[in-house]
Amino acid sequence: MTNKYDASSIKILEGLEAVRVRPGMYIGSVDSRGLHHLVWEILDNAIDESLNGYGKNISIVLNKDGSCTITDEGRGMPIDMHESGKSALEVIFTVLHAGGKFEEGAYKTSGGLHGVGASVVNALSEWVEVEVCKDKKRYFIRFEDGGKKASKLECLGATTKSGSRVTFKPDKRIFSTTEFNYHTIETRIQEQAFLLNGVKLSVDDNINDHHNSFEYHDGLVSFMDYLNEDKDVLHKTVSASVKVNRIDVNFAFQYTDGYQENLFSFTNLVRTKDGGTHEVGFKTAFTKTINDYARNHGFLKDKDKNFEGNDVREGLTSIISVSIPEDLLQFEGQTKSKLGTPEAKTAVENAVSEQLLYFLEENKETAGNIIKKIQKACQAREAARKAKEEARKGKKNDRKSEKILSGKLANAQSRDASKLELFLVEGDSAGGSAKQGRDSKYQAILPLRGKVLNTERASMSDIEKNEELNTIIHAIGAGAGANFCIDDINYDKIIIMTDADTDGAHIQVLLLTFFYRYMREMIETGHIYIAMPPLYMVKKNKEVFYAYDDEELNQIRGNSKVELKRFKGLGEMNAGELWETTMNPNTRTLVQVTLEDAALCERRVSVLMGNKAELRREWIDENIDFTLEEDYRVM
Ligand code: TSJ
Repeated sequence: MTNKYDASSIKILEGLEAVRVRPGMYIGSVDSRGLHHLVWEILDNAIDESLNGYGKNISIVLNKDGSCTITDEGRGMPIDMHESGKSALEVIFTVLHAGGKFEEGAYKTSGGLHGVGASVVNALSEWVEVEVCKDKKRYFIRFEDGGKKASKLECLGATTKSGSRVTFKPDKRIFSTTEFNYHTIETRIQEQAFLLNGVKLSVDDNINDHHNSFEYHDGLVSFMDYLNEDKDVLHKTVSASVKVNRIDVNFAFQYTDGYQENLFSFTNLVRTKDGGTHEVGFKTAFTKTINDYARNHGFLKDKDKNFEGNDVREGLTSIISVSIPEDLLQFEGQTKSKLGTPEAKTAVENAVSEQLLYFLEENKETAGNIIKKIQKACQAREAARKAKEEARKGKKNDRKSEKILSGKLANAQSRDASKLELFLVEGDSAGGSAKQGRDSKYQAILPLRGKVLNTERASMSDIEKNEELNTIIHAIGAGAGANFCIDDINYDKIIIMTDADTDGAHIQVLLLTFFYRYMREMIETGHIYIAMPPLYMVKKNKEVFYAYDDEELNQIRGNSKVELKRFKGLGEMNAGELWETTMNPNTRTLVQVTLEDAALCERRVSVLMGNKAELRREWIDENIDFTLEEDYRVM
């Protein structure tokens, strides 16, 4: 059997087989993140269709059997036959498009490239079913076992609808987890809906019975309300939509009374987390326009220096969403998430300068308040700089900081920062055990006494006055806030080690808030970890086991009679136990802190750590189950 059809179908299987052999090249990873990547690949295609003007409803359903269905109301994917004997639909699902998204040099663009990713999803699924409604007919095709055709493209009858529907069941042999997360999907579609005026996106989780849908008509304003919900703001959101040459610029901004700068940028609906030319244009517009206005209206005198960009953007939340035609699109950086298109800088700069100047001129009182706020930021920065300079001259502060450190920090012997770990330990007694139990060559211990300052509402000078945080900043040695420089960090891993109880969780949250606000790059580059101390020690036939949760405990226990000890805190472990269970790099478990979704994270941090207690209570009510602790009797 050597006819053409067979030969080419073998080649196709080889193509999809490549995806199964190295899934990471195509979807980044095979964990939960990679799993959800399958959803985004399919969803992006449905969104493209609606962006082209076809269909206003897109639905995602998580089915009871673990599969996921995505449906749109567009034109329906093409089903026409090619000379090869294959339908266009089959080609979309079985031919690998050139270049995986995660391969060097390749990236995906929204708009135009229909069906990109569908074959990857097919390759990594137990089965895929596709339904297309088109020209008054309903068509169906099924693939199994990593993309092998399991049915011919059939016509199932007549319909009045039009659209595409794809159902896929992720392959358990590929993914470490195949459970979709409702909240991950909900957050993603809400963020997409903000950027897609008038498109309704819904998610129905039929396993856990969660349902929601999102549709916005003033997307960026709603997005801003969502981001700043719990903050006090200085004015109504300013937003505009401007086309400059061939680039669509949409932006919104709003000053809050806080100290944080928050900038979210998107290119063709995809988040550009590393910024790029559109962000540069935005920042340039703000710095220039505000300085010009301040000079023209007497806020800055001839002798005064200009405000710096950081001062101008203190407390500013902004969103930039640009749409760029494919031929102008350019990305940079390892993950291709930094926009390189030079035209985007000019387009955004022009659009923002014009609207911002107009806003300032039309709202003189607000403009005055904003500039007063910027003046304060500028003064605080100057004062901090002077203090630092004087400290350096006199070396006074250095001795003080050395004293702070020498009392508390047990440093490591090695000077090789790439191998060093800093443990931030709750309480002096656990700190003592950690100091005894550690590998002193590479592990440094900093015990934290008492509560850590909540930095959500603190300014840089509050932080410098706070002993615990100041000690952490000095120990890490790379500054904080605008002065933070990741190249100077003294440790490769910062490991937060607290008791496994609510106080411990609180300390974790306070420390993470601090890192998020003042050393975000540490989180983004994966330097922050949480230690996982065990909850139980189990002695079974004289052998000692440690269990990190109840499920593990029950597994170890089985039906045998065991001796059980519940660790109420780190302090109950001796130095040897602490080393073996929590600190020894060969046996411990660490959780790496990541920033999956910056907008969500931003809201979570401000809702949970900010000053609006009702929002916090609401969130806790909705998300936390308080259960009575089971009381284990020590046998
Ligand atoms: F990912 C995917 F390919 F599996 C997928 C594609 C999944 C889902 C849920 C929807 C889609 C999709 C593709 N929806 N709509 C389309 N549209 C087309 O493929 C299409 C239709 C008509 C024409 C045309 O020129 O007539 C062109 C295209 C690209």
